[in-house]
Amino acid sequence: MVSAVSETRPLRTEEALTQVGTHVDDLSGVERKLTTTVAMDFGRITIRNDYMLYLFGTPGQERFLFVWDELAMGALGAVVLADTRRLDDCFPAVDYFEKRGQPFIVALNCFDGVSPFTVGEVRSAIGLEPEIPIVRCDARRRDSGREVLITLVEHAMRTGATPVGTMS
Ligand SMILES: Nc1nc2c(ncn2[C@@H]2O[C@H](COP(=O)(O)OP(=O)(O)OP(=O)(O)O)[C@@H](O)[C@H]2O)c(=O)[nH]1
Ligand SMILES: [Mg+2]
Repeated sequence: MVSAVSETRPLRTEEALTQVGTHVDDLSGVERKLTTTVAMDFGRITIRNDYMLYLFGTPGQERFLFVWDELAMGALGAVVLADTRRLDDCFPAVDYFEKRGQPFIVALNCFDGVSPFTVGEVRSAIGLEPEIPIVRCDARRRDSGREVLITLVEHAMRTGATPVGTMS
């Protein structure tokens, strides 16, 4: 999503997925995936003339949790990108941002243009509070990613939270 929406050439830190990781990195549904983020993705998007977002994409796997702390520090908020075919993979990310008290939204990445579940079904499966937005998206499309980010910014503004890790 960072790559799709960034108006600058995105920074990516991809490494090849190897045989060693086959039992820990589940590729079901994304069998053609050859690489994985090992540090971060970075990009930028202008929301309005005077409002610029810096985007940091985390590595997906829990074993890289230590990187999440660095990337989440001072963040306005987070997008938890969920694949409805493997919804439980997003639970650790949801728990993480809930525990930090950091504003976040859930974006359902719709493979084949559809989600097999309704937003209500996903909300109850994740146990998400009603005030936390859930939106559908296509992570590869710029306009879709932009909508997701606008939802996040609006949600963060509503919560009025000071970015975690910064002085108020
Ligand atoms: N909607 C949709 N999304 C897709 C499809 N194929 C791949 N994607 C998504 O496009 C994105 C590709 O990003 P990658 O950088 O390859 O993967 P990633 O999610 O960053 O994975 P890690 O870095 O390993 O955590 C991921 O969010 C995929 O889920 C598709 O057919 N439809
Ligand atoms: Mg990645």
